[in-house]
Amino acid sequence: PELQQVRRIVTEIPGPRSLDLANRRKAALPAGLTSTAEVYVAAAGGGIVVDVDGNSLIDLGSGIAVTTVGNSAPAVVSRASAQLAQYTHTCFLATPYEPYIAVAEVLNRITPGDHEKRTALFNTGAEAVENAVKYARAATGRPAVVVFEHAFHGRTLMGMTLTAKNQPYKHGFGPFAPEVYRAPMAYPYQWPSGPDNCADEAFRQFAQLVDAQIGADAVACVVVEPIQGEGGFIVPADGFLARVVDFCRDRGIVFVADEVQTGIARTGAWFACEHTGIVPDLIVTAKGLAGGLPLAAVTGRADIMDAAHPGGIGGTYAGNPAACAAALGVFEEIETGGLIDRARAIGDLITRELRDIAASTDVIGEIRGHGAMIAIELVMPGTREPNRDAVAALARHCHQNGVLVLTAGTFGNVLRFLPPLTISDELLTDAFSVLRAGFATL
Ligand code: PLZ
Repeated sequence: PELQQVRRIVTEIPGPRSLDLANRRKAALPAGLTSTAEVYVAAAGGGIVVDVDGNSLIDLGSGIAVTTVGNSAPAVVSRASAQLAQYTHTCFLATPYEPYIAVAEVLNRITPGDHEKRTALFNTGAEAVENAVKYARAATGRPAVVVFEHAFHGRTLMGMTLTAKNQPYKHGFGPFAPEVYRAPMAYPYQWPSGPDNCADEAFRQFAQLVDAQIGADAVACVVVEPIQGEGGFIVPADGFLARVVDFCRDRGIVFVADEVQTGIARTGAWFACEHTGIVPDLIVTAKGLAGGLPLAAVTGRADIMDAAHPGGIGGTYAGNPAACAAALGVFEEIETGGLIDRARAIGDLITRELRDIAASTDVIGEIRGHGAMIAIELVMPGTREPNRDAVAALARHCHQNGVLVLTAGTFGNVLRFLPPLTISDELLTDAFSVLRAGFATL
């Protein structure tokens, strides 16, 4: 049954049933696992999450950019259910099946570039990033990986090594994987000498790191998010990524785009790389790919992907058939629902609302992003100093008033908006009226 698309608060948030579950959780789960908003879910669909106390909350997070086509979207549910009824698992390494190939064919077709491509499937974003590094090393015979400040690439050993931020991702979990080097990100708003110098200076520092410090012939790959997600929706300065791509091509370095958060229609294009016209050698997807079922992919140049030896790549669950069927449902929902255009329209609406709010507060430093991936960076008035307290207060206000938002940023001072693309304008407008009231309480 369709959930009524309206925000409705019937208890305190969290309500009594959520609090009961929080108590059970405390006794059964370890402390290292935390949740942004401890409201326990009963149902979700469209732009609404209903909790166990009967509150209807507006979803501006999509389970961290996963339920892009909406929670329990019809084509996802029907295709995954039908698949489950036929067979749940055989292991692609043991006895293969068609849905895996069908997902690979679509990804090969819709990813940037018309070169010959291959796709391998995995379970999570981190696992796919790890495998992109394995492909790059196998293809180049080189060890080093270059990543950027503010990057997030996962929580596995290689994933957290590639990730920039110590707390909470790396603290106490070392030693980390060797041969990982970090360059500054071309982050216009926080660039010390100002946004106009950002692309040039960041590129020069990146090039120096590779040529003078590591040695280009030791670098297997550069891994970068075309818009940094957890780092705070940082859109690299114009021209920066294109220069990095050219530099890599010139030196035989594999350019890997981590589109785990940005990919699959989120930003108003199939992939965020399309906004700058860059064509990655390898592109990593996950999150939105299968509407919430665990599925991830590495898609890229056939010669690079074929460089790993037979049997060198795999995993028990990688490319699970129900997850593959769900991904085919996601592609169907995006195409039949015109959701790429919808992402652009959502971006326009959110940006309009935020500009309007920004006119009456002095803590919004920047509004940035693309499509349905928009954030605000909050600062101390009159400066560019991070204002983490304001973000925490606003997030709390939103949660208590039935709007699910997420935070981000190396300094925790970014509020990000990642609604499902099936959310209505009415819900979005209502959600931003709640946020506006939150600013009035600061
Ligand atoms: N690459 C760009 O955004 C996951 C992290 C949630 P997994 N981002 C959400 C958390 O706190 O762990 C992400 C990403 C980018 C890789 C990943 C990792 O994807 O599916 O969580 O492993």
